[in-house]
Amino acid sequence: MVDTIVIIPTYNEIENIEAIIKAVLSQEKAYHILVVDDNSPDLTGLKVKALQKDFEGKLFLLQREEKTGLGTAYISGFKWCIEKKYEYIFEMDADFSHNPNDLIKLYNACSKDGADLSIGSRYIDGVNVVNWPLGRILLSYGASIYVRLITRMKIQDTTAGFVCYKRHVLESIDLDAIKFVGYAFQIEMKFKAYLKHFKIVEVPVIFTDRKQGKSKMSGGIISEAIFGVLNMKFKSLLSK
Ligand SMILES: Nc1nc2c(ncn2[C@@H]2O[C@H](COP(=O)(O)OP(=O)(O)O)[C@@H](O)[C@H]2O)c(=O)[nH]1
Ligand SMILES: [Mg+2]
Repeated sequence: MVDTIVIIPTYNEIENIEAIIKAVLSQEKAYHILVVDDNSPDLTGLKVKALQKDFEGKLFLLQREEKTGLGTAYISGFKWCIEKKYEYIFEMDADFSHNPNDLIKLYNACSKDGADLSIGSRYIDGVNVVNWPLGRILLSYGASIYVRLITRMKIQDTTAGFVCYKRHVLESIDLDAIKFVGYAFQIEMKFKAYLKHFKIVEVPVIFTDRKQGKSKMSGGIISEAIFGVLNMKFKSLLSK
């Protein structure tokens, strides 16, 4: 029985989707995949459907009607995986920024080293980001310092999107109460787990900028994060 599943959210990832699915499913360790596609105009979802014939029982697709953000895509994915009782639930981008060969490190941190939540971290020993423009590195690294300062979480890479959750962590969080829709969702999830005193382990990974397709980062996502993090911390203090 395979108890590990990788959730891959997609919006217009036609150049990457087949290769990333094959890269995950050819790992020595067995994983299932759940693609959460937001009705990508480039027909990423249709491509996944076609591939399901080759990977029956291993590749699943949640097709949503429209693009409503990374956070809500993951929440739908989490609910699906909880329902199916997967024990190890991973988050990974479709664009090869997260190396599928590193999945095993995240898995081992949870299965062998007792983590409830493991994070593929870019900022453990310096800055392990390849090919990102300087502005984007500064934004991400600056965000990680800002979030640590405000939230006091002892996590270096609080915005990381390469993560393994043990199911009980996701079950303990009220997923319908998660506020953020953009990348700040990653911060909020870690903060919720941190407040519940789950064991969080960071494993060093190298993050490589996408070679194919386009980034969906936007100004709205950034401002959601800046103000949202302050708001989130404030509310957590009030509810103490
Ligand atoms: N389903 C869904 N996936 C999204 C959405 N926004 C981004 N993604 C996916 O989330 C992952 C990370 O997004 P990406 O554009 O690479 O962000 P960046 O690496 O931070 O520039 C990719 O697999 C995207 O296709 C969205 O609104 N809905
Ligand atoms: Mg990316």
